[in-house]
Order: sequence, then structure tokens, then C-alpha cells
Amino acid sequence: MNVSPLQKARYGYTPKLPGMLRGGISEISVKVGAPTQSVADQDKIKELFPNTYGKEEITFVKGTNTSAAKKQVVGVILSGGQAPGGHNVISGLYDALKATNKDNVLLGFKGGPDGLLNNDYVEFTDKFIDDYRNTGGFDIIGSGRTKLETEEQFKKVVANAKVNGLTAIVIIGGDDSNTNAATLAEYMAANDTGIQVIGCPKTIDGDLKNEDIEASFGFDTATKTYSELIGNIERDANSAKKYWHFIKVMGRSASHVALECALETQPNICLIGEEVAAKKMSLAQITNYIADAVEKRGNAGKNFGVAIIPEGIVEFVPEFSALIAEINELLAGSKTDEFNALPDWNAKYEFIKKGLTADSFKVFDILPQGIQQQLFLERDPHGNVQVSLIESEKLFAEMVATELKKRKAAGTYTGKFGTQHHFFGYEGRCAFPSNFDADYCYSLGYNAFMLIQYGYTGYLSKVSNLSKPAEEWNAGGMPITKMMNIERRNGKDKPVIRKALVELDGEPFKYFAAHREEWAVETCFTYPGAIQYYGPAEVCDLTTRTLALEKGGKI
Ligand code: FBP
Repeated sequence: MNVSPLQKARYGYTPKLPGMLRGGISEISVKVGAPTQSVADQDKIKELFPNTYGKEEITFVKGTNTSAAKKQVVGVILSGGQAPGGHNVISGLYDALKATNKDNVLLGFKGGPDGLLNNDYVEFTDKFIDDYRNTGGFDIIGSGRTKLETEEQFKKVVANAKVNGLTAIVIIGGDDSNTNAATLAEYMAANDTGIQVIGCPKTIDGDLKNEDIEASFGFDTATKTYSELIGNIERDANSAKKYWHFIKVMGRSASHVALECALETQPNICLIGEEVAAKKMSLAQITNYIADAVEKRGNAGKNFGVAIIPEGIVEFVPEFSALIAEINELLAGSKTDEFNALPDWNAKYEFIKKGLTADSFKVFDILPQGIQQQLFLERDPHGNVQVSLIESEKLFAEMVATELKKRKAAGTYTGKFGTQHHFFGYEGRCAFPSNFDADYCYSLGYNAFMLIQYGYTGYLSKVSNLSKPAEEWNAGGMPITKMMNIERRNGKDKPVIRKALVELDGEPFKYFAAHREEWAVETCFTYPGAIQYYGPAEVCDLTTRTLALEKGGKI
């Protein structure tokens, strides 16, 4: 295999484990905490997960190993969108499994949940794993988004697991994938299969976090990559002084990615979906908010700027989210096929007009046709609107341009407004993991094996105290049902992991809100530069500003 000099050097990087996991299984014991409850809808979740609900949170501590000696055959899948560090979760899992018993086996099922359904796997060896250590991407076994929910699917997974003698399955994924993990764990327990299921918290979106899970892996590297690019664009804008750049960043519904990038780069504008929802802002109000900054800067001769738009923004504009909810119901079940079978956009437009309420149709009708069509693109298998396909960066640039024309005619705006659009998403999902993600992911995988060895099921691998050096990190597990509530998906009530949104009374948002007025009008850009893998720890091992602020630190 041809490898770059950086990749070759990264093979030699030794990820840092939490202090309590160093020394191997013989020195690791378990401290059992208090029983847990789901974050909401307790009765319903308890009823749906009678075998895995209410379990205790656990922490690993230094002490005598009390786990039963047993040969483990573990299956692992990568699930959902790529996130830097997935390969290290697998290498940490592999190293812990082999260090505990060299006869233990790790099978990697290919293409996400489909691998488990189709019994399509590879057996990992030292050589195989070594080629992927500390590298980005999910290409080691691929990924997929299939939802595991039907009896037929579960039966297939159990049959394939039994054929291979699996003792446990590890699902590396985001909120939807770990919802799969919880459901599969419950099925395995209810049917006395003896097969354990453990999840690992992945997603660049940063929305799989709560009081126990401080960060999902990949968020650190992806936001550093986007911030590097945004900083480069800011420098270009400040050099050429002729464009406003509208930059959409990935992150699905929550605006964690946008907020972190704003804290890193101090752009003129950064929209936060959660604030838009809280203030019930309309499309016109958001447009005016951006246009005010453009006007002030333009009238002062600064005809350039940078605006960060979170990809999920449209879901938070109340009139827009009402529209999306109506469209979701309109497309529920077989109605998607009916809609897709219509011959052309005119016929589809009439179908939509008939199906929407008058208020929602009014909002729909003012959107550019391109955006209208994007709202009807296929949902993902979990029923989510694919927000990465909606070009909100163009929507707002167009709406601001229209508003500025009016202001020019009224004589209040004297500047020029030229725009460029960008979407940063896929650029960051497979970057070489930062030192933080390399260490965190390896630790999550290593820790997942400890949970297996100690017989736990339906747990998420938990590594915490992440704003401190790795030596001081804590390791343990949290029942996945603790994070669950009931939400409406595909027109039905479903038990799902609750997404963590940006908290408007949280320190990251408060810091941003305290500085944004100045950033809007002045040019306060900061240029983070590329991720550094080698050099001083204060440059290379720093994690996100979000985590630093959440943990009471300063930035
Ligand atoms: P996960 O929630 O599975 O981690 O996916 C994250 C994500 O990158 C989102 O930010 C984005 O909206 C979506 O995946 C894009 O999906 P796809 O890779 O299918 O285009």
C-alpha cells in the first residue's frame, strides 16, 4: 500500500489511555453506581426496554479484576456518517481484546448494520489493524445507515451472530445508531441469547452528549478542519475585500459545529438554530439581522465578510419547521411513492398545495424553486430530512441580496454585495484524527471491551473528564436507555436517544453572544490554521473551545 509521509508517521503514534485503563484487565475493577432513569417518558421507555432499563452507571477503577475468564468473539460495526477516529475505536477494541486473551477474536461486519444482516465480515489480524491505526475514515469496513427495528431483522442478526459464535456486538455510531444498539441489546436480552451489545458515541455533529457523555468523537477533528478552512476564507476575504462568504457547515439539526467554528474563527455572523427557535425568528427577521451587518460594514467601506450557517437552520425557523413537519406527514408511508410517481414538478406542486395548510404553503411559496425541491428529497432511513442537501447558504445569500436592493433604493445602503457560497461537511469527516480524537477513540474502544469482559449489555462506552490530560480521564459505562425519550419519526412515536442541542444558557453560547456584536461590524477574524499532530501539547492536544468553556475553562 502506498502511504503518505504523514500517514506513515501516524502509524507510529501511541494513543494515550485514561490512567485507570493502563496496565490491562488484570488491574481493572468495577465501581457500580446508582440505578438510572431515562431522560423523559420513563414509563414508556421502561415498558419498551424491560430487560435493559434502569441499570446502574458503572466506573472502572484500579483494583482486582473480578471478570469471568471467557473466550470472546466480538463483532463490530461502524454506523452512520463518517467521523474521524473510527479506526482507532476498532484498534483500541482489538488491542484490549487481544491483550486480555490472545485467542479472542474480533470480526468487522461490513457496511454498517447491513453487514450484521448479511453476515458479511472480515476477521481482524495485527497486520490488518496496523494499516489503519490513527487514520481517518471508515474505510476499514465501511458504514451504513440501515435502521434495525423489525423482528425479521433481529432474527437475522441473532442467526448470524450464533453462526459466528459471537459473544458481543459493538456498534460505533451516533444517536440513531445507538438507538439501534439499545433496541438490539433489549432483543438479545429478551430472547436469552447471551449476546451483549455495547455502543460507542460517534458523530461530528456533537449532538450525542449529555451530563455523562461529554463529547462524541470526531467533533474535535471535524470542527478543527472546518475552522482551518473558514479561517483561510476569512483571510482571503480580508485580503481581496470584495466578497461576503456564506458558509454552511454540517451538523444536522444542532448548531454545535457552527458555534465551535465561530468560537475558533470569530466571523461576522454565525446563526444558531436553537436561538432562532427560542426567539421564534422568521425568515425575514434572520435576513434583516444579516443585512444589518452587511449594511453597517458596507457603509463603512467594508464590502466583505463571513457568515456561518448551520446546516440544520431551516428546521429551527418556526414557520419553516412547521412546513417540514407537514411535509413529513405528507410523505409518510406509501404517500412518498405516490408523490414520486407524479410526472413532473407542476403535478408535484399541485399535490403539495393541496396537502399543506395555507400558512405553510405561503412559506413554501416564497422559497426559490431549488430549495422547494430540496425539501422533498428522500428522507434518511431514520426519517430525518437530509438537511445537508438543503442549500440554506444560498437561500440566505439570495434573501439578503433582495433586502439590500430595497435598502439601496431607499438610500440607506451604499455598499456593494458580492457573494460566494461554500458547504463544509464531507471535507472534515475523514480527516486524520487530531491527537485528542486519536486518544479518545482508542480509549472508547479499549473501554468497550472492558464493558464486554465484565458482562454488561445495553451500555455506551463512557470516557469523561476530557478537558484534562488523558492520564486523568475516567472510564466506565452508561445504560443507553438513560438517554432515551419518545419522538415522532416517519409519522410514528418512536423511542430514540434525545439529541443534545446548543444550550442558550450554556457557557459556549454565552461567550459567543457576548462578542458577536463586535465581530459583526469590526473585522475580528482569527485564523486557527491546520491541525498540528506533532509539537507542543498546548498546540497539538488542545480540544474544542466548546468543551473548555463547558468545563469552566477560559479561551
Ligand atoms: P451521523 O449523525 O450519522 O454521525 O451523521 C452526521 C452527518 O455528517 C451529518 O452532519 C449530516 O447531515 C449527515 O451525516 C450527512 O449524511 P450523508 O453522509 O448520508 O450524506
